[in-house]
Amino acid sequence: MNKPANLPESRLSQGAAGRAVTHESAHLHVSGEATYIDDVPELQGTLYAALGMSQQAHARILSIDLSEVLAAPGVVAVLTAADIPGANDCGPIVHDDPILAEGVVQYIGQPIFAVIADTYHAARRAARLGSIAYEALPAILTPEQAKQQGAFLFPPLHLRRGEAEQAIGGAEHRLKGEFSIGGQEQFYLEGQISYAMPKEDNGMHVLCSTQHPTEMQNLIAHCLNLPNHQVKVEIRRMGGAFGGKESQSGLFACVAALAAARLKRPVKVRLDRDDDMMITGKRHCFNYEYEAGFEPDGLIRGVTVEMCSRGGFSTDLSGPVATRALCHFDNAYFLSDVDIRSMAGKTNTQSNTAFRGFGAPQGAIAIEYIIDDIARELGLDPLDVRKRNFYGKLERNITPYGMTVEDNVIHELVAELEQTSDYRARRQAVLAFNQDNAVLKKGLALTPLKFGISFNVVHFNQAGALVHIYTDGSVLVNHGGTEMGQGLNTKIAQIVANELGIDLSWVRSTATDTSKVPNTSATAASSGTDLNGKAAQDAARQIKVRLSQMLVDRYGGTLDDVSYADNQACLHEHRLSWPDLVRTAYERRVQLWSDGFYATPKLNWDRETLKGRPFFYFSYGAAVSEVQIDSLTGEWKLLRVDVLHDAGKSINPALDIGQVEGAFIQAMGWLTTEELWWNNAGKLMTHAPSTYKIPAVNDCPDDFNVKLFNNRNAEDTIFRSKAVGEPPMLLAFSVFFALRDAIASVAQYTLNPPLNGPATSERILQAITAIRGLQ
Ligand code: MTE
Ligand code: LUZ
Ligand code: MOS
Repeated sequence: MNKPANLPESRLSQGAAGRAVTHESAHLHVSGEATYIDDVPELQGTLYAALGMSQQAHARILSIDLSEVLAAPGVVAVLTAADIPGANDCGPIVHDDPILAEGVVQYIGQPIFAVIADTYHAARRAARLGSIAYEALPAILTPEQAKQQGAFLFPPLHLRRGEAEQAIGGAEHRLKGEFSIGGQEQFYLEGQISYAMPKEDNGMHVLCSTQHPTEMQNLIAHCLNLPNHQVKVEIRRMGGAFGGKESQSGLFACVAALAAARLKRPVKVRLDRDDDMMITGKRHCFNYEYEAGFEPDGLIRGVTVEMCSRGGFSTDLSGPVATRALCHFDNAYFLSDVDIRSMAGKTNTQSNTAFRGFGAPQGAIAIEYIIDDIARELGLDPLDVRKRNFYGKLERNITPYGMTVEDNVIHELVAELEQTSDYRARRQAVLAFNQDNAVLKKGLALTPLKFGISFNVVHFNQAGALVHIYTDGSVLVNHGGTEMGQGLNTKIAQIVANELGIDLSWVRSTATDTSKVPNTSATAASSGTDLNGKAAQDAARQIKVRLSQMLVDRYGGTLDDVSYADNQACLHEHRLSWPDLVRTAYERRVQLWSDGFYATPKLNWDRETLKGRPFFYFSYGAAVSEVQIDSLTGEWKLLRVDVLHDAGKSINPALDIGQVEGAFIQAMGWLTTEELWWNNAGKLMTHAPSTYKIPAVNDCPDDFNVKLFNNRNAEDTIFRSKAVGEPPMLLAFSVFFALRDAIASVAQYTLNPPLNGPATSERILQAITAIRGLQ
């Protein structure tokens, strides 16, 4: 094998697509050598910005006195909305998101001014000295209040098929209820950060921890009144993002760029954790009201649901989130007669945004809750009610929004998991345990998932890439996607290596850069590999065609006769090693680099009627969780988890299993311990890890069995793989419903426990108390 110089042996020969290769930066992550933005050596003269924030949830700004701020030690400048030369706006879709508040403030934490100082701490200290006079305005603090007052961020979405009310009325059984599920802080380990460096002739170079460099470029250009070609945004990697850096990195990128342009000096904005949590939006919490009609065997005849989220003060991505919630209410179930309303309340709180799953977990948990209710009402095992309602393969296979489910594997997948997890025997064991134990109670649940893949805004489903082959045979790939820990760059390198028939060690992915691949979409909707992988493959294929033509010109035959494998190109009996091939091509003046492009086929979506094919395909999965609760304290433990998840024909099983495990634990945190709490004035009081509890190592189950389902994508995706970033979030429903099952045992499974998310120990105890009282 030919190996490029200076590569450690351990990174060689790991093969290309389909193999469990380690993350391209793993050795840097573990040694601390991976460069995040705050690790980049600072330029001489760098200044630091901190933000002065609103102390009122909703108020008119009467006056702003910043004299003390300006007089504070180390302060170089203070900027307000009046200092923005272009648009005071960082809204991704609707332009209702000021960079710095102007005239009114709309939540506690909203940035009003930026202090620029010569040290990070000087800026932060001075930011507290602003004196702002307010005239209080009425504030809406909860989605319930917003709904009551008809304060919505956009007209409520309404999707209807068949005659839900009639079907409910005609069914043998009926039930009705309401519940709520909380929001969630993204809690990326690397907080929001941007480092802006002014360049000659009004240029601006910004290092920004963002999932969406192109959006950052657009926003910076707008606020500085510059054409896009003057602004370059770059990101090598993020220390986590989880949707929180899809749109909401914008405010900080704009502040850094504004200050840098104004002062002609490099400016860094790095948020402190508390400020980050006070300023930025989170996952939308949802309230649900529902009604269902069903038959004695659990078959759902009709269902209506109204879902209202906490949108926050501005639109941000609440519209697409509400749409995705609406398109995931069905989860894995065929609902013949259904009426779904999805809306976002305008509240005087942080503007909620993307968070892994993007509304799908919030939509799907509603039908799971309803099915859980139905099962208990009928005295059936919830798994049997779930199976009774699964989408069929050839009939009962059209979603409420009119898309045919063509790739359904939920029956096989759940059957396999039911068997490998020993579900039925463990159900019996749990029942027996609960009969024998008065205080400790066990619960068990198996929940399925189906998740639609593609941005539900059709034109976002495109991507570009550049592949460069240098004369020594080494390959550099650049694409529009961003690396946030998910392993995108590893997969893209594998794809290019696989396509060129060379070892992975020949290929390297580089930082995302708006001056290389332009007009990119956010790395979001789990589609990073699907989109950028296909674009990179397209680029590699174009180069291969040129190389093949060169060989055909020399040796005869057709392009199809040329093959690329094992670091060689073969045409009949002729073999050229990769370096020889590349050198020959260069000498013959064959272009050794190419761009590539991809647009997802088959998509159509009518935003008015909410009908069409918003998704290219679906991913599937299921999980079984077993918990034990202490019915006197509400404390609980996750005893065992079994997961079977569909990643299609996995490009990298190690990374995919990592994504499944990570999503499971992250969603378990959402549903159990992570509680956002605002006081009566609308101030978020849980703005640090001291009061906001994310899962830790000890919260992982000792017995955690995660397997990938043996499958290949029915659609022509990159090497028949499936997106894996977000779908496994829904697997943690099994924890929530196992807890509800354990609680229900206290009343011999005759009552539906009123359990809201997050199911904290306190809430578990409340639910137990409630059903004990009803018995
Ligand atoms: N994994 C890590 N380690 N860190 C992250 O920030 N974000 C998730 C998911 N997995 C995230 C992650 C989210 S919200 C999405 S949309 C996808 O990764 C995006 O990357 P992909 O499209 O390449 O899967
Ligand atoms: N739609 C979607 C979106 O399905 N996922 C996303 O992350 C997204 N982001 C912005 C706009 N639409
Ligand atoms: Mo992920 S919520 O689509 O960034």
